[in-house]
Order: sequence, then C-alpha cells, then structure tokens
Amino acid sequence: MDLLEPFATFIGPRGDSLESGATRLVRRLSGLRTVFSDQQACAAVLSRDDPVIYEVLVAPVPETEGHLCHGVTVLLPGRVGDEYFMTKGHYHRKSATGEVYYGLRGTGLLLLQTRQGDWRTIEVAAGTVAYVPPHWGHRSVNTGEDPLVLLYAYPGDAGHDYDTIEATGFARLVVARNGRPAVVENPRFAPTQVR
Ligand code: M6P
Ligand code: ZN
Repeated sequence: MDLLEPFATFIGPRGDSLESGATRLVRRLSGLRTVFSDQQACAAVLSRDDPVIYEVLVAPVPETEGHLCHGVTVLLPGRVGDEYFMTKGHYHRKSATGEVYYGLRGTGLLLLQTRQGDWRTIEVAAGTVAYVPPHWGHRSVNTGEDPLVLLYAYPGDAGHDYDTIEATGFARLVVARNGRPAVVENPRFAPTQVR
C-alpha cells in the first residue's frame, strides 16, 4: 500500500496563498479567447493588455481514485464587453463524479448545466457551500467587485473534460444589464445530441 504523507496547505486571509508545494495555474485572456462571447470586445482588450482572469492554486494530490483533489480558485473581477470574468468550465471526464465549492471571498455565480442543456445557477459568497452533483458541467463567474475566491474538492480520478464545453458553449451567459448581473440565453449554445 502506498501511503501519502498527510499534509496541510495554508490559505491566506485573502484566499490567495496556498503553500506546501501547491502549483499555481495562471489563466490569461489570451488563453480564454473562445470562452467569451463578444469576440470584438475580447480583441479590443487584448490589443491593450493580456489580463489575468483567474488563478488556480492546486494542492499536490495525485489525480487517482481515492484521493481528493483540492485547491483554491481566485477569479478576478472584471468584464469582457458585458460578460463577467469566468472560468473555462468543464464536465468531469469521469462524468459520475461531483465537486464541492466553499466560498471564501467575493460574490458570484456557479453556472451548471447538463449535456442536454438543462441549466441552473447557484449564488456564491463567503460561507456558501455549493454542491455540484455528478454529470453537471460547471463554470464560476465573478459578478462582484472583489476577487471571487473558492475552495474546491473533487475525486482524484474525475478529470477535466474541456472539449465538450469548447464544442457546445454554455446554455446561459452572465452579463451586466444596467450594472447588475443578468443570466441570459446564449444564442450560440449547441447542446450535445442524445445518442
Ligand atoms: C475549480 C475546480 C478546478 C478548476 C478551476 C478552474 O476551482 O473545478 O478543478 O480547474 O475551478 O476552472 P476550469 O478548469 O474550468 O477553468
Ligand atoms: Zn470540476
């Protein structure tokens, strides 16, 4: 039996420093071009700058069955056109696996959807414990003025399926309307055909 040494990671008061060998993934707008619906607005921002949209601090956990992958996402405030900053979003490669989020700071929405196009939102703020059940694709959206900081945990063998979201998009967009977040239909959404 392979025993992993128990460990803890330190999360600072701003939720932005996970130590103990955590890996930091930095996602900039240039790597998220297909995520935002307003391509003109995206190009306009990129002509000036390549802003960080979010960072994921990943605790050093093997991505295998039995483990619990966990870490912290720091999603910055901002918009591309009317659309709030958000994560790429994914289903789990092993679809029948869930995920838990715990809100540490900021405000936002979790956007959830099935492959058939059913969708839900969950409001998240400091103290929210949100559950993503198996089979639901998920994306985090920062609708506030501060970084949205979320702790997450999911089964080690879940894996990330980004291809489906790349192909279909999300059923709903989260946009600013009169300065407030609104969840609107995505005209380009193409749900996966049920085989
Ligand atoms: C959450 C978790 C991570 C994920 C991160 C960013 O914190 O689900 O596994 O990597 O969000 O989301 P994405 O990978 O979809 O860009
Ligand atoms: Zn996930």
